[in-house]
Amino acid sequence: MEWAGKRVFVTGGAGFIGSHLSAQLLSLGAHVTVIDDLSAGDMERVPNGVSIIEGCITDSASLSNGMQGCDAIFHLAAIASVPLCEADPAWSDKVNLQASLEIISTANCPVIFASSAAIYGEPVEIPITENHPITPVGYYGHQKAAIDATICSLGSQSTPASALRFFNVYGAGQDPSSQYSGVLSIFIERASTGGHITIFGDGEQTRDFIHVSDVVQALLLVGSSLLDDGVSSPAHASAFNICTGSPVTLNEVVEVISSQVGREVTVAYEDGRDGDIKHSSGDSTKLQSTFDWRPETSLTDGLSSLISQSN
Ligand code: UD2
Repeated sequence: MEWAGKRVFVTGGAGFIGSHLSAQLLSLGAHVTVIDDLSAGDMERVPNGVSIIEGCITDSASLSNGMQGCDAIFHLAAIASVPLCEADPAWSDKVNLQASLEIISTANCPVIFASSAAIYGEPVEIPITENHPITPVGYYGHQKAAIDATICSLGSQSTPASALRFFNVYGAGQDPSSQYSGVLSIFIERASTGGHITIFGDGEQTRDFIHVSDVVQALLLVGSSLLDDGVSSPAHASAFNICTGSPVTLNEVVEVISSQVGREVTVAYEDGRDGDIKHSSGDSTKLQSTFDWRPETSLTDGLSSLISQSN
C-alpha cells in the first residue's frame, strides 16, 4: 500500500503517538489532517505540512469536517489518563466512548483505533494474548474495551476497522511533567537532571515497554491492509496486541538508566499506587504472524536515544 497521495485523518494528532504517526505519514507523501483539542496535545509537535483542526472529537461539526473525503482514519484521541477518567466519568464517556462510536458508525473509510492493554485489567495469564479475558478496571479501561468490542463484532457490511491494543508506549515527545506521561519519561528526566527517582512499590512490577516507532509501524501496516483489502483484510473486525513480549521490572529499568547516564541514580521507594497492576506482559504473535511486523527498538536503544536527547 502506498500512502502517497492518501488523505489521512488523525484524531489526537498533536499527542505523543499521534504526532509521531502524522510525521511518518507526511514523510510517506500522505495528506494529513489532525484534530486535537490540546488537552494533552501540543501543536508544536505537529509537523509543518499537516492541516490542523483545533477542536474536540465530541464536536460533530469539527469531526465531520476532518472525516470528509478522507481515505483512512487513525483514531488516537482520548482522555488517556486513568485518574482523569475516574475524576470525570461523564466527560470521559463522551470523549472515549460516544465520540469513538460516532467515528466508527459514520466513517466511510478504514478506521484504526488505539485500544489499550488496560482492557485486560489484572492479568490472570502472562503473557497476555488477545484471548485473555477482558476484565478492565475503571472507566478508562471499560470505555476502551467497549470500543474494542464494537470493532471486533463488526460484520462484512461495515466500514473496515481494527483495534490495536497498546501496552506501555514510550519515546521522544512524552512530556515528563504531564499526568499522561509514562514512567520512563519521568525517570529519564529525573536521572538526567540529577534528581531522584521515585518508585511506587518495590520496583519488581513488570511492564512491556514498546517504542513509539514500532507502534507507528504497526499502525501503518494495519492501516495499509484495511485500505488494500477492506473488510477482507485479516485486520478487519480484529484486535492486535502491540508490545514486545519482553517485560522488565522497574528496578531493571533504573539499572539500565544508571549505566547509561554514567552514575548511580538515587531511588526513593514509596507505597504502591492504588489500582496499579503488578505484572504486564503482552504476546504479539498474532500481529507478527499476520503482518510482517517485529518490534525493532530494544529498550536499551530506546532509552539510550531518549537520554541523549534529554542532555
Ligand atoms: C499504563 C497506561 C495507562 C493505562 C494502564 C493500563 C501510560 C502512561 N499509562 O499505566 O494509560 O493504559 O497502563 O494498565 O502508558 N511509577 C513509578 N514512579 C513514577 C511513575 C510511575 O514507580 O514516577 C510506576 C507505576 O506505579 C507503575 C509503573 O511505574 O507501576 C508504570 O506506570 P505508568 O504510569 O507509566 O503506566 P501504567 O502501566 O501504570
